Amino acid sequence: MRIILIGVGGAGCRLVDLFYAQDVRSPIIRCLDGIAVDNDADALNRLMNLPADRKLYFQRLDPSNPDDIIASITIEEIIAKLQSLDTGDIDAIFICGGLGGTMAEVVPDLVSHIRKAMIEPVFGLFILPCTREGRERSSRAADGIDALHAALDGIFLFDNETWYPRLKVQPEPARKKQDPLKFLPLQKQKVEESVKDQTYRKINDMIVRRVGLLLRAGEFSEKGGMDIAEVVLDAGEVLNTILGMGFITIGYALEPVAQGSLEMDILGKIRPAAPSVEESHKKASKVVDLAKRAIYQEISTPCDLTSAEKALILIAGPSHEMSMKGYMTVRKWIDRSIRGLEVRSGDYPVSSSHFLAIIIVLAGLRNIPRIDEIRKIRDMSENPDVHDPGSAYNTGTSGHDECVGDTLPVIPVEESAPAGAGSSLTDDYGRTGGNNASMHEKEESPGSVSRKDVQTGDTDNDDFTWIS
Ligand SMILES: Nc1nc2c(ncn2[C@@H]2O[C@H](COP(=O)(O)OP(=O)(O)OP(=O)(O)O)[C@@H](O)[C@H]2O)c(=O)[nH]1
Ligand SMILES: [Mg+2]
Repeated sequence: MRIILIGVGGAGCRLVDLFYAQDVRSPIIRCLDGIAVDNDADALNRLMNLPADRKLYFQRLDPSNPDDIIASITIEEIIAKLQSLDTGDIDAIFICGGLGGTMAEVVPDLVSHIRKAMIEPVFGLFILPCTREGRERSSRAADGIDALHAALDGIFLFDNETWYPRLKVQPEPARKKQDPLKFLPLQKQKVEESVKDQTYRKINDMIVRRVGLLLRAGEFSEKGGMDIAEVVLDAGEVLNTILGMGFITIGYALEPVAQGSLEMDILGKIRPAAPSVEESHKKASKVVDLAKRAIYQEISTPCDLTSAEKALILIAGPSHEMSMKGYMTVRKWIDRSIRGLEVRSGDYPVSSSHFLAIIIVLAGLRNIPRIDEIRKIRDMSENPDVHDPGSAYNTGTSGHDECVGDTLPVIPVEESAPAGAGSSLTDDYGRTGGNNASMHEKEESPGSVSRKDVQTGDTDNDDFTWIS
């Protein structure tokens, strides 16, 4: 899938910068371009990867008046830049930003201009603020959610409240006080990054990793270097899942594959032998476990699985690790659990990868507890007499508090375990092709996704490159 990204404000620009870096690093596939739009010159200057001509700086006309944001942005300049980057074969435009910040307010206006000038669908990739950042942030985020839901063709949501405590870096122990007379040479002075910035970097990395993998799935290289997928999920399939679907979340989990299995794969080709029953069983269970983790523990924003209208499942990694039985079990589970009828699925074989990963996209979600929570906070700010259920972890101050939440309230997790995995075993080495967008008859089955504060899947360790 080929896209143009527009980053607005601090969070959005940092995300686009990371996406750009990931794309440039990939020697095989280039699938995106992007621009960063901000009224903060320092923040733009700190972006290390985007070329200077991709950074659009709009100075605040009156810093003492925060309402001047829209007036100070020349949208025509952004549109002209976008058109100059449009190569004619892009599939969509993605706007990235942080809800609760001031720059997100520009987005509805920007989207209506883009729609007049370009034909591609416009999606959003937005971050929900932590509750601890204060009521003002949450209230602004709630207004932003409502405005963006109406303006965009779909919004991917990532929740800082869920991810910040999980990925929070430990502050370094205080260093011994240095002799103030001993100055380091200027080039040796390292700019100290705050805990908040380092944690944001980890969250951004997590976001870019999973969305980047989804974008690349259907692309192939003329230079070669990739295996052929059994069931290709091309840009059309991804778009059909997310277009007009409102709120969207992405679950993602991965696991290292056993060392040496690459060599075993080559040996297996020379001396083919049927895999043992235990081996097939283990591989199927691994795929199912990964899917459960992706939905229950590693989802971008906790949500109710049963309230999804559409879903998309992508399994990626070395093809000898992809169990068809596991894959079909997961597909059936998701198919039965969501309220809608459309489940798409595909594979992305990368023989050089040392990881097996699964991505599950849930679109058209009606029930996302964090959105209700944020809207409630706004309603309470407007009507302070109402009891505040979030007051236990609300500092009450506005704006720029450091996120420090380590103790998230745990919503009990109701896992509707996928049926079939680990039960009777069937042939695991015949891959079926089939229609990647087939729709199945639905059966009733309860399932829900909740926020869990269990620390799983050390995301620090998933530093693999899918395409190398
Ligand atoms: N995950 C993540 N979240 C961020 C990051 N930066 C900011 N946020 C979140 O996004 C919200 C909006 O912040 P910004 O994007 O910096 O806001 P802005 O649009 O630049 O507006 P200002 O507040 O006026 O600077 C914050 O309240 C944070 O919750 C980041 O780099 N990563
Ligand atoms: Mg800013």
